[in-house]
Amino acid sequence: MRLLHLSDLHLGRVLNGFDLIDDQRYILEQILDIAKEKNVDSILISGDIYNKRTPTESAVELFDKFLEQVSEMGLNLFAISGNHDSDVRVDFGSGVFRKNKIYIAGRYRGEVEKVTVKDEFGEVDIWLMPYLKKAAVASYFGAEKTETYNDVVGTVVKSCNIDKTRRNIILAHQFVSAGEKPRLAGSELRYESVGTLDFASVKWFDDFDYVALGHIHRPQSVGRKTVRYSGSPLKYSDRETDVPKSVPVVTLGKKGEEPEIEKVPLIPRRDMRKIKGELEKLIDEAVDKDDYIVAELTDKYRQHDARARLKQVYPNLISVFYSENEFEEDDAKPRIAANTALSFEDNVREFYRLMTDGEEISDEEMKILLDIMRGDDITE
Ligand SMILES: [Mn+2]
Repeated sequence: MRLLHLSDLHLGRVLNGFDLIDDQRYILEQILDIAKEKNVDSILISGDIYNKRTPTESAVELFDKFLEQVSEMGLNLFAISGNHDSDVRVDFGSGVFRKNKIYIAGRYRGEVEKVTVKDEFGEVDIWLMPYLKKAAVASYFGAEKTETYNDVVGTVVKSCNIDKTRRNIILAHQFVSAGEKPRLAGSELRYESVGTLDFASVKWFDDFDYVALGHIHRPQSVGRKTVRYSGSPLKYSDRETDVPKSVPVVTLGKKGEEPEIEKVPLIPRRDMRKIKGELEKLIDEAVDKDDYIVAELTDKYRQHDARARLKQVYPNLISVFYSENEFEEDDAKPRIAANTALSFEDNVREFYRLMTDGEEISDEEMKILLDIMRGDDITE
């Protein structure tokens, strides 16, 4: 069977004021074209379907349409929630959808759901492990088995109790590492300097034939070729200009045969790229003007109206900065680093004041942030 592996769609994402929904629609169409062209049987989505827990109407509409198209093509679809998704909302309709071969696991309920499908070599078990929150896992397995992030993931993966004589595939939305820190793309982390980043060992996944990971936006394998982050289908931050996007198409053969993986490049409707040089030169030599542009100015002196002038040629200008002194032209967004001497809560309060000209964060908002924080969830 042949699988197309996706993750981190972040439908509804708005980047520096630019609504990316049309770019997302475009890339999903391209993905379906790839699925057709490569004769794919199943699409996997390893979490972060939406950009937030309360997705925009246009994001829901887009995903709805996508499911309809997948279903019309006769494909299987397997999806799990990510840390950005509301597990409950992602679960909506899932009981009904499965009649159309659309299998979605939003909420973790103490067991990892298994779906068995058939191909010419027999049966394949596909495990849908939704994004795991420590508290949810602890309520089923107790505090001892869920002390660290690695324990949480390991405990749940082990509980699958897979039949090793069969072919097994798992979808997961977690940080998984083979020892060294994975290379991030840039849009995963919002509060990099707050808290520590934890990783689960790739060892837990040793007996799976393919591990379809989501959470890290830069495409990469972890430890072996068949444990893989597909990466997000689009660049989702101005730090990702150098991260080309692709989708892995995985051909699963007989048990014991290493699956073949082809990385098919994704070509966005508008690329996000960095340009570097003196302002006048950048304006004179402008090409592909619809692209999302991150401009690095090498002028020695601050240029009058640099941002507005660049925006005239590049309407989708994302950010401007000077390389000499790292001076941010966009002074509405000062560079901020967390003060490690303060608690998370105090850092958040301070940050909120800075961003709102001195307003105080509400208790309700603070509670949401703390909940996220406690769920080991400090990432995008
Ligand atoms: Mn993500």
